[in-house]
Amino acid sequence: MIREIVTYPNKLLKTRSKSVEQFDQTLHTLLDDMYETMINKNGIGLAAIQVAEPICALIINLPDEDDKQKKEDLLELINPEIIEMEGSTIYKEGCLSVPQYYEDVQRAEWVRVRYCDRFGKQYEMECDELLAIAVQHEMDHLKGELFIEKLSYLKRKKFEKEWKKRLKEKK
Ligand code: QAP
Ligand code: CO
Repeated sequence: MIREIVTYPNKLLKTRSKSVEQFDQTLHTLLDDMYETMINKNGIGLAAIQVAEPICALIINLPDEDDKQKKEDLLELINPEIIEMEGSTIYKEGCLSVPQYYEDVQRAEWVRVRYCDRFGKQYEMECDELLAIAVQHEMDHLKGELFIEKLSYLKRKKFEKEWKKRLKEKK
């Protein structure tokens, strides 16, 4: 089922998500719905809070070399923790909760993340390139943070101005 995406400036997006304790059907249904919702909106990553569920669950589905987004490449990260990070990189990010807005954000270039799959089995994964950025972006959602909060003061001002104008025009 496609769920509604919570968009800025909804306060829900500031929620600190809670750890998942039950790896049950409710979680599996949520993850399936998140995937359907993300694909429907042409996204590559989604955190549970973006569909109003304040739990530490996120999905990432990056396109491959042929620019194909394959379901077999879907990553589901439950209770993720970054246990190592290195380097620095800048990428023009977007977010389904901040539609039609993209801006450069600085993040670690490489991260090692520990997480559980939907059954509660624990894994570790090393991430670089776009995956490292996506993991950090989605994990920020679990802390109640959006990428626009990482912008410089001036870029943030510019964003607020643009967004207010947009809301007024009811776009
Ligand atoms: C997070 O972002 C991310 O504004 C996922 O109109 C960001 O899926 C991962 C989207 C940067 C890696 C690098 C945004 C779709 C999708 C929009 C998304 C829009 C339609 C964003
Ligand atoms: Co986002």
